[in-house]
Amino acid sequence: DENATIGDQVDHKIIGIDPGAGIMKATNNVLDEYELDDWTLVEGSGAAMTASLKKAYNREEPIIVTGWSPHWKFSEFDLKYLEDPKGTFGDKENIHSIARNGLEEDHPSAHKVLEQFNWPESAMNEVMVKITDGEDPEQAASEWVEANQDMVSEWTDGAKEVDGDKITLGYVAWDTEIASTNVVATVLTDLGYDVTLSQVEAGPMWAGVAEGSLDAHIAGWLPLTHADYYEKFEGQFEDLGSNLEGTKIGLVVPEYMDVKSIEDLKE
Ligand code: PBE
Repeated sequence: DENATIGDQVDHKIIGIDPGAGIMKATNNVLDEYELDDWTLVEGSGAAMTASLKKAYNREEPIIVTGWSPHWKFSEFDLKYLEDPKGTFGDKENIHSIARNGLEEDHPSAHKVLEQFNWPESAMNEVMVKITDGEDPEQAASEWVEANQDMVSEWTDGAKEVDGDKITLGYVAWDTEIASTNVVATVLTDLGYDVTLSQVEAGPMWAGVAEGSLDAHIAGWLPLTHADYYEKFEGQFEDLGSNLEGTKIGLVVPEYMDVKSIEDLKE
């Protein structure tokens, strides 16, 4: 029904992702601040969210999802962010690399790579798109690394080769982090490290680095999205600075939907 409110069209549901994601907390704050009391944020996963989006999009049905950039969904579908006049989702952010305390002493080469790792959104997108097109993440990452040795050599500058030292990287199964973590794992493997990737939820990822069971993660969305985790574990990790600049989170809908702003969800 075209005259139905946006809320009625989507059954007052926002399709979310895994409950530990910062964007879930941010969206709950949005529901509070915009007084969207009769709305529900549905928990799921990044993969379930993109599957729902794809299904709705192919049928031109209304849908609202928690979304972030960079992300391959923007190259695959015509989408828009809902305006956020209260600024609850915050401004542009950066993704930070986060190491356990003591990593520099124990694994100076890996530490150096993590510290120097930095790439533009366009590069991350290339890897994400390969994976979305069905390539195995490890394969997509190694192809990208092979084709981008100029950039990779800036990350490995000054890092010595090692002989099978073990490194464990934590990551959450968000498309952005699947891409970045596999790329860094490839680079470390090429340097001689024996790299283990440990897929966890967001809380355990930050806690693992703080406790030292994970050597590092490269998935710290700051200053806002992961502010809680950052504050909770402050002092128990080393912030190696940003590896990608200008990310964004928000509510995302298909272009064909007649809605502009989060304010419009109130009607
Ligand atoms: N994300 C992608 C994460 C950070 C990376 C936006 C889904 C989050 O909300 O915590």
